[in-house]
Amino acid sequence: MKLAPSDCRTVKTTCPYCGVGCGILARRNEEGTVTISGDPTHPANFGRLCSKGVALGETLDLEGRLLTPEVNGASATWDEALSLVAERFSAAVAEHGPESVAFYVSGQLLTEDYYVANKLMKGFIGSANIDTNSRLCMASSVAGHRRAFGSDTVPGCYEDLELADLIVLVGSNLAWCHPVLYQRIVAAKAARPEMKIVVVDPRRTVTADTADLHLAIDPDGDVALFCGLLSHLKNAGVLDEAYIANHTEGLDAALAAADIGPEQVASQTGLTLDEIERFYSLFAATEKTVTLYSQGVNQSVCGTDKVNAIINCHLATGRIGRPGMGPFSITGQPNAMGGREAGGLANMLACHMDLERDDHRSLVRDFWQSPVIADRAGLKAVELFQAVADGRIKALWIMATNPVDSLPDADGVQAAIASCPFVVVSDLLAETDTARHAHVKLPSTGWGEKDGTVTNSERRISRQRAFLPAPGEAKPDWWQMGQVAQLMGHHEAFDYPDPASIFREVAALSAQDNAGARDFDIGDCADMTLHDYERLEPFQWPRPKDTAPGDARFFAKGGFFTANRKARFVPVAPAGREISEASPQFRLNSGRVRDHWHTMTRTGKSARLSAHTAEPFAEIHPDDASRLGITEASIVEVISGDHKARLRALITRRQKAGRLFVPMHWNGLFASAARINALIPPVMDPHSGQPALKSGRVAIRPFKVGLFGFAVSSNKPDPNGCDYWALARCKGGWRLEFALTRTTDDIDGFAARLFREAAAQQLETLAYSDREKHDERRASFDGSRLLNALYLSAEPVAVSRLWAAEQLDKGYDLRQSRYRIIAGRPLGDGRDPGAIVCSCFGVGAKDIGAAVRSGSSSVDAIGRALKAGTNCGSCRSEIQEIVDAESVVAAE
Ligand SMILES: Nc1nc2c(c(=O)[nH]1)N[C@H]1C(S)=C(S)[C@@H](COP(=O)(O)OP(=O)(O)OC[C@H]3O[C@@H](n4cnc5c(=O)[nH]c(N)nc54)[C@H](O)[C@@H]3O)O[C@H]1N2
Ligand SMILES: Nc1nc2c(c(=O)[nH]1)N[C@H]1C(S)=C(S)[C@@H](COP(=O)(O)OP(=O)(O)OC[C@H]3O[C@@H](n4cnc5c(=O)[nH]c(N)nc54)[C@H](O)[C@@H]3O)O[C@H]1N2
Ligand code: SF4
Ligand SMILES: [Mo]
Repeated sequence: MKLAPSDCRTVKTTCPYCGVGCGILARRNEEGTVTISGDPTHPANFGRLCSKGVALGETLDLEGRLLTPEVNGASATWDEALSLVAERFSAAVAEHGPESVAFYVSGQLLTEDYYVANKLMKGFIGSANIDTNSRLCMASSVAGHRRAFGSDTVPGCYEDLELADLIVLVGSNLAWCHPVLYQRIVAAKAARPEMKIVVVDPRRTVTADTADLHLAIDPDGDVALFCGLLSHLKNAGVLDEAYIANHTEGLDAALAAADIGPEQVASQTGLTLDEIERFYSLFAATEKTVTLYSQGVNQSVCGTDKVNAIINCHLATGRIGRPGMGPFSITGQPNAMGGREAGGLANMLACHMDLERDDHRSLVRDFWQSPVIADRAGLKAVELFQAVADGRIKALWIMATNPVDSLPDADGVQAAIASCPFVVVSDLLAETDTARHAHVKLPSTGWGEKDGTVTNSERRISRQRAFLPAPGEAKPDWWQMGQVAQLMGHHEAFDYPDPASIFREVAALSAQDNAGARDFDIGDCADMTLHDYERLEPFQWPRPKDTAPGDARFFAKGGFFTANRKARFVPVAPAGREISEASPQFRLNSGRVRDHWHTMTRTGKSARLSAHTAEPFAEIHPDDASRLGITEASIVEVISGDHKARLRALITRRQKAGRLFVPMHWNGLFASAARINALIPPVMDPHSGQPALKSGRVAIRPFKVGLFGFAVSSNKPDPNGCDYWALARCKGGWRLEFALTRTTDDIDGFAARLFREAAAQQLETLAYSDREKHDERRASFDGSRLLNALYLSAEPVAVSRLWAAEQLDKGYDLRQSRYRIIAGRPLGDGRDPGAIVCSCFGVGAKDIGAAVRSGSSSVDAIGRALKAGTNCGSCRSEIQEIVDAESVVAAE
């Protein structure tokens, strides 16, 4: 069915992935497809998008969507489902008190959703048991900001990254996780090559490849590094005495705590004296310095101390709030900042007000006209699920997050949720590892279908706008919460007709009795009409009423949000080394890959994005691998207590010996045993409650495989019965990696089970077998089209994955050509692009290598020859790597 031309408008919206918050132009086409491009007028990206943003159109199909409410697995009406939710929450509160219920929400909610959830829990149910996945993400930054500034304020702007002469990236893989911001830095450095970049990361990431200095720090050595830096800055005489005297307090205690010399820093960080000296001198000599940090800082037992160790160095040099300088916590999720503004954390109130302050509590309560107001912090994420496990929580509502995969002790969390008397899950999908355990599932509208606002890492509020109709009976999250609140008896306070009315209320509360006393003030939006809200352009807060836009930055002239308006130096001391190098265990680091998002519920739908990394892996150093008998592309077992993960070995010198890196993304629907959080214990930072997700302790051993397999199939294969498997989307269907501990003689029976869906069809099957080598191949054709192909071998299967996957989409009229499938490689004209590097144009490593060898010797030249790297640019560092490697080969 063709769409009417009037439905084919271009809508300005904001990307639903990372905290860069790029502006997007989305256009529905007459055939129903969606065209996505960067919004050239948006100040976050000026038209740029990364590979995930570019591929958004591929994640919007309705496959797997939850389209009606469900109660105990059966479809229900909204009335039935919502009444049950209200009834069960009210009953739990009446019987066991307000602390017996909880909400667990997400930085992927819109500010309006977040605000309603928080208002209901803190003001009307009367408990602060609402926490968010931002606890896993930003809590240490929030705690560090509040300790130093008295408020959770990000002082700087993105522009500072372009104006800086030195950028220090600490625990941030910016090239993959915030690609557009990274591209802005790369462009600034190209224009001003004297700009320096230092990367502090135990792994040699793609981000580290382009740095002037990579400090491969020992895990959690950051506090020692920045304490040593503070001492160095003092000794080098570069402290800003005037700023310190006028705007701060507590420097002496901080200096006393940080009193360590370079030798101690070296022993606590594993860095050489030369590396430390280079970094310290550069920092001391460069006024325009931005220190940008992310999960390598936050997700740690000493995350908050890391944040304050960094902030101390900026306060001491007065490098804060001025162009090109400042500490910069880069946020992960699209609305991590908005969630903090709405008060989504269990220890915050709405609009950056404090739960501990009587005056703030009564202000909010009066404003809400609420019957109660929570007066003590609620349970933080990890504790919250512990309370679910031990039966204290009787009713739980999970919204826009997948804790069964993303929290530490993930199997414990799964068991806790399964044992909870009443669980509600609001999600886009019918089946997630979490939704499986819900008594009530509520279908939410997703990106492109919902309206509201998000705040990016530089405090810029932008609109997300709907451009698609809500599918089935899906409804916005704010509506669901508002309805339940009304059914619980709070009609007037939750009678919101639209998101604009909620946004106005946020704005009004932010301005209430404020007059500069609090950082977050968007009072200018309090009287906004629906029409204004529709047209709202991206803006940075603060935006108080009747005041001309002021400085976009905070704290250049002090004005902190503490009682005496001075910043506090926080005395932090390095904790010393906790593990001996002789430990038989590996330190388990975890994080992200370029083209997947979190638990893959959205990016897993895109063939283009899945091509970059199609399988979960463990990065391991070559020395460790050879010591343990782990060979390239074999399967390894990573073990912690009773928990095991099975992953593909990726042997690389990017990793140091004694350490592993495993991506966080693979959930139970895409791989047999790759939920890495099942192996990570629920150890937390004592100040922020943020779990130390980058520091598991594991053993690793080879997984004995009898038969390795690879398959492509137009229908989803059924890998049940395989001892290891990982599924990924590909153009035209699915690709499957698998392994069996034992060989099998009944290959055809195995194939029939694997391709169950195709088994009923009349197919023509070609076969090849070499019994001795256990080399078996099958390819089945439906008419002229390849329906599935199966490759088995005693060794890891050496078949070009991408080429095989591409064949699903092609016609095979000539019988001869069908044997190519069995051969597993292109013949003659067939091209094998190698592992995909550029997702936008599907260009692989082999293509790029070949182009370098025929004379394209720079990233730009590769772009001219193959288009690779010329769209979103996310892969430019990887292209550079191939260019460098080929150039070395050429020189040898
Ligand atoms: N492609 C992609 N992009 C994303 C996301 C995604 O899922 N996929 N998620 C978004 C979200 S929510 C977030 S929070 C951000 C996260 O963005 P990042 O924080 O940049 O990403 P991570 O890969 O989690 O971790 C960053 C680095 O910390 C390093 N690290 C580990 N331990 C230490 C340590 O002790 N010290 C130091 N200095 N470094 C250490 C790791 O080796 C890793 O390279 O990304 C956002 N962007
Ligand atoms: N080991 C390890 N674990 C980690 C991390 C790590 O680095 N290492 N990082 C942590 C961090 S920083 C983060 S942010 C978390 C992320 O972890 P999660 O938040 O658990 O991951 P997502 O896959 O983003 O889950 C979002 C869910 O919400 C659904 N959804 C999407 N849009 C909407 C919507 O509009 N409404 C509703 N109701 N649902 C929606 C999706 O289908 C999906 O099921 O993971 C954390 N876990
Ligand atoms: S950098 Fe990429 S993922 Fe992040 S907001 Fe921009 S387009 Fe989206
Ligand atoms: Mo995050």
